[in-house]
Amino acid sequence: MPNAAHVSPDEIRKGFSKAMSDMYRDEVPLYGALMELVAEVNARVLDTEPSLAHQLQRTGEIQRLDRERHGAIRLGTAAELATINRLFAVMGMQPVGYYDLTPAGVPVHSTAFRAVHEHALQTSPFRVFTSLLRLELIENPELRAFAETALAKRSIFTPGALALIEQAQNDGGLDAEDAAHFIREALETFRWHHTATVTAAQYQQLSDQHRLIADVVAFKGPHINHLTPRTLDIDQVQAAMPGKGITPKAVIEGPPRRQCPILLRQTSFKALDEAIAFTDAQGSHSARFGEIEQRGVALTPKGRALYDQLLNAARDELGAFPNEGNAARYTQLMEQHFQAFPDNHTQMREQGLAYFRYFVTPKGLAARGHAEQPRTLEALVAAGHVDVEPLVYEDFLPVSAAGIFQSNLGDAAQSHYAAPSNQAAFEQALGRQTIDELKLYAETQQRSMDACLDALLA
Ligand code: OOG
Ligand code: NI
Repeated sequence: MPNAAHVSPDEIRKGFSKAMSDMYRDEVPLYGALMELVAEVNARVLDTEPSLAHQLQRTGEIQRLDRERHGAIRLGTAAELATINRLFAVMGMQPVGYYDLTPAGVPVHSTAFRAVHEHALQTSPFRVFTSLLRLELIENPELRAFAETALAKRSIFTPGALALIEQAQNDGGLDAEDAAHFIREALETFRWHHTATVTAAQYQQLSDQHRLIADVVAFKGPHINHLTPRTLDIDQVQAAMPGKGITPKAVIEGPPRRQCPILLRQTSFKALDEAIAFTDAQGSHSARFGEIEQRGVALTPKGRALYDQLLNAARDELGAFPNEGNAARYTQLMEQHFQAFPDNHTQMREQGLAYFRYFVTPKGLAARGHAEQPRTLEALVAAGHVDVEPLVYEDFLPVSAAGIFQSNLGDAAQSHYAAPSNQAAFEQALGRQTIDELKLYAETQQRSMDACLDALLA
């Protein structure tokens, strides 16, 4: 049972996210430069767009903005996924969503570990996009057997981390000292290794099958491969990157630029090759990259269907994978197709395209108990007694994620897999079901509606 001496899982996650960021900054100097650029742009945007600043103040996002990060790891076995699920649970993170990337030529399926309640997200919105390699997609049976053997031999968690996971599960939590110890031990799983567990030739064979397979199988652990800050204006950061010696990918993934951002826009830049000692020779490997993202309103199933439809239409018309050569045309096609998506919050709300949060206004509080106080939520909104703000999207997008994977693996890594998606196998490996993200947004929206009615009409 949890007891008073236990640190809240949200505080452990906050501490872990900070420790991860410090480790990554030490390991990847460009990350520090990117963080500075994002902080500059965010400060400028808040200065020049008072209405956005007001909105973020209302929702509380302004306080979490500068510690908002997501990372990504790639795992090799079902057992690794099951244990990472238990490790993240100690920090109040649960698997949300199922993403199948095989249709896009990346042999993994994934989930995102994150906090699920708006209060917990407020303390720390740290998320980790976690992929599991689909070894069954390695066609060559000897190579598949080799990969399986190599993965079976490794242990990606420290004995200390395993013991503390067990203890947290049995006792219902960790006290402050154990929590600090847990953070140190858990961090080891995500560390970069300069040595590989295979020979240079074995690495090459794995890499020839797919660069991602080599990245998972040839190393001791699932190094964190990027850590992404949240910007309030991704186009400004993208434009300023070359001035800081950073070359971004040609195309920003996700929806086009809009007045009212929806879902998620992302861009990334390639990391340099890093020296690796194979068991028999020196060589190099590149896995770690940089990424930034801009988050917008979460869409309802209806809004998401419209997003997918417009994105697919633009891509079909482009007739190719977006790249440097067709980037300008892609942007133009996206803007053109997305004209069909209303670009103001009132219309999005009226048409049921997005989720929102409802907040009592001072005017509403002042009118409390008066005979003329409106009696329904819609009437309260119309009278200015309740304000409506967009509910931010906390998740990922499969087409965007595939684009990020591809641009960092190189176009040559594009493969074609006919395998069907397999959520059941993923969840079996995970040891539980993934949570439907749409349900979480609907619940947060409903809680905010109920709170307004309680405060004004109860
Ligand atoms: C994960 C790529 C996906 C995102 O933000 O969509 C991702 C990976 O490369 O392991 O991080
Ligand atoms: Ni990412």
